[in-house]
Amino acid sequence: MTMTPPAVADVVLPCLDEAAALPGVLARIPPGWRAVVVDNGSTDGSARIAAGLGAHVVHEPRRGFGAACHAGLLAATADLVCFCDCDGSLDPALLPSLAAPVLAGDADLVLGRRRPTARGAWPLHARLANLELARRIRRRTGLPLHDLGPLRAARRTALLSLALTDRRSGYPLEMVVRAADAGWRVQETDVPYAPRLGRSKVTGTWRGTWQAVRDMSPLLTPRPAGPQAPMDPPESPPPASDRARTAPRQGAPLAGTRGEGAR
Ligand SMILES: Nc1nc2c(ncn2[C@@H]2O[C@H](COP(=O)(O)OP(=O)(O)OP(=O)(O)O)[C@@H](O)[C@H]2O)c(=O)[nH]1
Ligand SMILES: [Mg+2]
Repeated sequence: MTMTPPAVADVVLPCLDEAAALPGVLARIPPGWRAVVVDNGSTDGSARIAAGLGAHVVHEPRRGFGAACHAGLLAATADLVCFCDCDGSLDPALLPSLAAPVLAGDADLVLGRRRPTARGAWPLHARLANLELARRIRRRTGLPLHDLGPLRAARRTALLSLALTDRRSGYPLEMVVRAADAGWRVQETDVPYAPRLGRSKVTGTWRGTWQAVRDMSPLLTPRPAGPQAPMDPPESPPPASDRARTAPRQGAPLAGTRGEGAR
């Protein structure tokens, strides 16, 4: 019997009706890396297409971008976990270089800063909302970030130790805020952002963008001053930066958004 070698990394791909984009996205998963497609109740055959193309498919019935991302994280087994949208707007082939600082021990979380490659890749209203969001992230966390991009890389056990609770569009923001509070080294690197394939669900409309910003706002309230609330020790080892400290700076649980609804 031949044993399949363990994947170098797991790439979590949240997927809601992305039949048009899946073949191109999966074709660009780096060799030796595992695609974990989290099907979030698609009705266009996405799960079947992904499985047919060799992806590991996870079914997450609870709607929401965060629900899909977190189900993927829980299903991941590799030391390194990356996240990538499944709509063709981001290139998974860039993940090895994006994740290199994490693998080298120079960063705990790397985020792709989206740089649009074409008119229409990133509608003006979505860019403006993102600019304001980034400004508030900088103010809240002190991290010099310019985008809350969905292409990201970190170690699996470290991500789990953040104990993220948001299951909607606040998930990526909660990840960054908690990482900052825990003293993670967070880096940003430019990545091309192409027009998505298939129908836009969120930021393509004013309404979706407004909803996403509203979902995220509670996560950006100032960090409580004074002594930190005692926390249970993390289930798994914190990232390298925290191991160097005597006690990881983990904040109290953040107010967030939970429940049903699309990103
Ligand atoms: N919107 C949404 N996306 C989900 C959900 N579950 C999984 N996804 C996937 O999450 C990724 C990001 O969602 P997108 O719809 O691309 O969100 P966006 O990039 O902000 O906006 P558009 O590309 O304009 O739709 C895609 O791969 C979706 O298929 C969900 O419940 N809602
Ligand atoms: Mg998209």
